[in-house]
Amino acid sequence: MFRIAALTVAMGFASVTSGQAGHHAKSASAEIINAQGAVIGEATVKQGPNGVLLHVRVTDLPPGKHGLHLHSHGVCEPGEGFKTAKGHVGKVEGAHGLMNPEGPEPGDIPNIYVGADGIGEMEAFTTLVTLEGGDNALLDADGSTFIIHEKADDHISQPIGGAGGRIACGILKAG
Ligand SMILES: [Cu+2]
Repeated sequence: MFRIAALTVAMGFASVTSGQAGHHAKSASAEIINAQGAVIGEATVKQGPNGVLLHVRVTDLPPGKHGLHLHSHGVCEPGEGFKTAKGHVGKVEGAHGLMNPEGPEPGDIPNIYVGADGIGEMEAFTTLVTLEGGDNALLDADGSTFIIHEKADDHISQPIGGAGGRIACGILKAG
C-alpha cells in the first residue's frame, strides 16, 4: 500500500511541473536569412533554470569573427539593412559590450566565428535575458531577433563594438 501512495505523490509533482511549463516557453528558434533574404542558418534558445542557452549555426557567410547580438524587435527586412530589428535587447546608452565596466547590455553575447568554408557556429549562455517573463524577455509582445554583423564586436566600443552593418537576421519564435 505504501508503494501506491508514493506513486500518487510522484505523479502529483509531475503534473504541477508540466502545468508551470505551460506558462513559459522552454525553447525558441529562428531561421536566419542573409541580406538577399535567403535562409543561411538557424538559431535556438533553450530556457534553463538559471539562464538561457543559445546555439547558432550559419553557412555562406564571410570568414572571420562577426558580432552577434539579440535585437529588440522581431522583424527582419533585408531591403532595409535589417534596421527594423532596432537596437539591442535592454539597450542602455553607453553600456554596450561584454568587457564594458558599465555593461553589458542584456542583448550582448559573444561573436560567432565563421571558418574558411563559410560555416560558423557558436554556443553561449546568458542570465541577462529570458524567453518569457521579466524585463528582458525575448518572446515579448514585439519579439526579438538574432542579428549578425559585418565585423567582429570588440566588446567595448559604443554603441555596437565597431561591428558595422547587419548581414544576417533571424526572428525568434516559440518552439
Ligand atoms: Cu547588433
